[in-house]
Amino acid sequence: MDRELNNLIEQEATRQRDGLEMIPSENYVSRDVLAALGSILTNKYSEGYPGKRYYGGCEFVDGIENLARERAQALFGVTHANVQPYSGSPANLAVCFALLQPGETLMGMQLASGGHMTHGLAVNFSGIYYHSVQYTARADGYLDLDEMRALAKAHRPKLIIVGGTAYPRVYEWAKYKEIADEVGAYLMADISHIAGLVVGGVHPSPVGIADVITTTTHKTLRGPRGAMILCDGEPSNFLKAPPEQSRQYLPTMIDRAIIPGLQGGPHNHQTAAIAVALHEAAQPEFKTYAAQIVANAQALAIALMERGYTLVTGGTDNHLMVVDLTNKGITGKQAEKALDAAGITVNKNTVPRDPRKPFDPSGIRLGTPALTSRGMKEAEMTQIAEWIDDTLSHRDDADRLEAIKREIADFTRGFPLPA
Ligand code: DSN
Repeated sequence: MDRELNNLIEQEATRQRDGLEMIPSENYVSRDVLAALGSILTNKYSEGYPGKRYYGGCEFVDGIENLARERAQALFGVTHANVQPYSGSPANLAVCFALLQPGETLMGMQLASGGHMTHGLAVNFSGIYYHSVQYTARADGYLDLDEMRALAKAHRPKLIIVGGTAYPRVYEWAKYKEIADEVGAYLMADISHIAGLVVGGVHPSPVGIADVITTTTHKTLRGPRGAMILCDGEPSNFLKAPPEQSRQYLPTMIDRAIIPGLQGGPHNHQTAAIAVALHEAAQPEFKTYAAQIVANAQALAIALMERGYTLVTGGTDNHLMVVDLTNKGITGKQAEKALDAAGITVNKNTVPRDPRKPFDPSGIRLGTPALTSRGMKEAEMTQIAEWIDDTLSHRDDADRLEAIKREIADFTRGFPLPA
C-alpha cells in the first residue's frame, strides 16, 4: 500500500543483492530469521521475565524467551543469558549500570585502536558518567598488554572491557583476566564481532574467564539486530535486589539492570528471531561457515597485501581487516566513496594512532561474513581484491567505476542471498 516506502525497500534489496557487502559487522539472515522478526510478536508487551511479567497474555512469549535463553546458554556454555537488550550499545550500558556507580572507573579499548564507543569514549555515556581510562594498540596494531597492566595498576578500574569493532587479531582472554584479577576488576568481554567465530570454534571463547560477556546477535552470529548478556552465577531473581554486589549475583544484577533499570518491554519478535539464529548456529554446518569466514578473510588479506596494501597488524586472524591507505595517497573517506560507486560497500575507519579524524580517517575496514553467507570462497576473494585495487587506482574515472559495478552485479548473480 505504501508505494513510496516499498520502492525504497526494493532499492535497498537490489543494492544488497547486486553489490559486495564488506562491512564486517553486517550479514545476511536466513528466511526463518526474517520470518520470526517480521511476525505478529511485535504486537505484544511483556515487561519482566518469563513467569514474572507485569502484563497478562504472556504464556507464549514466555515460551519464546525461554527457548532463546536456553539456546544461548547451551550454545555458549553459560548458566545465564539475558536476551532482552535492544542492541549492543544498550547491552553494554546495562553492564555498566549493573556494576558501576556514576563516577567510578572503567577501562576500555580506545576507539581508534579498534574498540567501541561504549567502551569509554569521552563523548559516550561510558566516558561521561564514569571515569574512563582508555588503553590502546601498539604502533603495530596489536593490543598493548604492558600499557593495559600499567593503566590498570595506576587507575584501579572496577570494570575492564575487552573486545572491539576493528581488531583483526585473536583476543587473549586469560591474559586480560590476569590483569583484571591483579586490580580486583570485573572483566567484560564484548564479543559482538566474533560471537559466530566463537561458537563456530575458530576463536577462543571467553566463557569461564570473563565475568560478563556481551554480544550483538546480527554480526558473525547471523541473527537479527539485537544483543545478549551472558554470565554465570546463582539463578536470577530480578524482583529482589541481591544482598551485595558480587560475581555470585551477576545474573540478578544484569537482569535488574535491563529492567527496571534501563528498558521497558522486550522486543518479542527480535527475541524469537534470536532463538532461530541460535538454533541455526548450533548446527554442524555453522562451524564450516565460521571457518570459511576466516579462510576468506585471510585470502583477501593476502591478495590485498600482494597488491601493495598495508594491513594493520600485517594481516588477520578473524573476519576483518583494517587497511591503512596512507601509502596509497587516499583517505578512508575517498576510498569508501569510490568503492560505493563500484558496488563494494565498506566503511572508512581509523587506524591505530591515526593522525586523521574519525569522519575522514586514514583507513577502511573490510570483512567477509556477508560474502561468506553467499557461498563465496578463497578464489572469489582474490577477484574481489582485484576489483578493490582497480577501483582505488582509478577512483576519479567514473566510467571505469560504473563498468566495475556492472561486472560485480553480474558476478553476484552466481551467489544468491539466503533470503
Ligand atoms: N557499528 C558496529 C560496527 O560496525 O562494528 C559496532 O557497533
